[in-house]
Amino acid sequence: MIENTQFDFRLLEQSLLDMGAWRVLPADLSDVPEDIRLGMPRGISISVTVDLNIINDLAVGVSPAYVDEYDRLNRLLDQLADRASEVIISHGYRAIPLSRNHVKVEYMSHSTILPHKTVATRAGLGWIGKNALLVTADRGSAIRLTSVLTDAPFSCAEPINESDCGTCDSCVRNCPGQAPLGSNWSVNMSRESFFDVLACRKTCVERTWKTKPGLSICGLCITVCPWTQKAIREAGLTPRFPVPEFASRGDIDEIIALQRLCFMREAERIQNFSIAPMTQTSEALRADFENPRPPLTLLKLVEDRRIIGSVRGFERDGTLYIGRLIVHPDYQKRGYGERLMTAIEKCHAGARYELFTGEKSVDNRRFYLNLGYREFDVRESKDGAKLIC
Ligand code: B12
Ligand code: SF4
Ligand code: SF4
Repeated sequence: MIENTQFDFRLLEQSLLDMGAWRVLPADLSDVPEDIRLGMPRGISISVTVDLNIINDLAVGVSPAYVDEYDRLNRLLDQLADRASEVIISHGYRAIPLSRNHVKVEYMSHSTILPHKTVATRAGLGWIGKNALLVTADRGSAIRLTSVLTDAPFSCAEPINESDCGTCDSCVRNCPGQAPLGSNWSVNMSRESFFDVLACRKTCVERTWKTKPGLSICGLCITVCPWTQKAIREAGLTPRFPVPEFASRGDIDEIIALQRLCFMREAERIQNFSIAPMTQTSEALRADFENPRPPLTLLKLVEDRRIIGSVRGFERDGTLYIGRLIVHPDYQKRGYGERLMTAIEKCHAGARYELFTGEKSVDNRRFYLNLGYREFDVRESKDGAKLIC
């Protein structure tokens, strides 16, 4: 990719890879205004990878491990940029590392004069996603960046000027702050035309508050991006998003509406629309939820900022009675039912687990058998239907 006579880019690249860089790419900055690039014609985009285990766990929230990784990578990035500049200067060229102490962040507009992402697109590393982050085909957005400006002579890769997000809008649907607005980026678009930076910053602060007050990190849009998910799978990890959570009182109306939707097919099949899951009211579930004896464990699964799955259960005399496992029809066949079952079992580890399903619900019976449940009884419900326990 690089051909030069006076400056050996490959040697520099190798020394930075040895220090822990992921990609070291030359960038032609000629289409960036000259004052912004401080008169330097070229740049170097240096990236490091973020641990995919930690990125996968962002589905749960910002962890202390992510905060530590964030600090570690920031230090590494500064060292890499400083080292690259020293090497270039030692060859007689000019170099300015865009490490943290050389870059002023304008806190009103949340911007710098020359963002690392600009240098990275010029270096052909990736495109700006709807999440306003640099997205790469190999690691999604699970990378961090730094840059060096220089006049050292080396040839550069093709820049990337268009988004490759296509019709995907996973970050748009899942950002808790609704910061990505939905348009695809192209090179001359302002950040504000497709991204609400203040909404993002506010949500970042909220999501970091309990872990590290004062920091604003979040990164859920990194985790939900299919390019990152692909990297997570290729690393042999099981994607964690979406993660079952405890439901609260305010979720009950939504869970009851989802329950009716999910049991509609069963009601139609048996031509009985009075089955308990179809007639249960929010008030009845709220009463169960608030009744401390025995306490109800009510779990929910949230994707696209709405509840798309739920399960509940209560424990009595060492047995957890599990019921109303539901997954929105549009989200089925993704392993979400199993994820909810595993979660509720973990909430009551050590208990015996019991549930029932309709005798004619062949798919459900197969599903529970596959999870390790054994059929041990046939009972009759109030409306005469046969239930397998
Ligand atoms: C200010 C800032 C923030 C602000 C604003 C975020 C933003 N998107 O601008 C806040 C506090 C909200 C924030 C949050 C986060 N940040 Co931040 N942040 C920065 C910082 C310091 C400056 C960014 C900046 O100047 N923005 C100004 C706007 C105008 O530019 P931009 O959006 O960066 O990019 C535009 C240009 O690059 C332009 N462009 C692209 N190619 C070209 C080519 C040409 C010729 C031209 C003219 C323009 C152009 O297109 C983009 C969109 O318009 C950078 C570090 C740095 N020095 O670059 C990190 C940085 C962007 N943040 C980063 C990260 C990881 C995060 C968080 C995930 C927090 C975290 N660490 O967990 C969240 C994610 C938010 C999000 N979805 O964007 C990483 C991004 C890595 C990546 N894969 O892209 C960076 C690069 C830090 C780093 N060293 O790695 N951040
Ligand atoms: S960092 Fe969090 S708040 Fe900001 S865009 Fe990504 S998901 Fe939304
Ligand atoms: S989640 Fe989809 S839309 Fe968002 S950055 Fe990734 S590919 Fe683009």
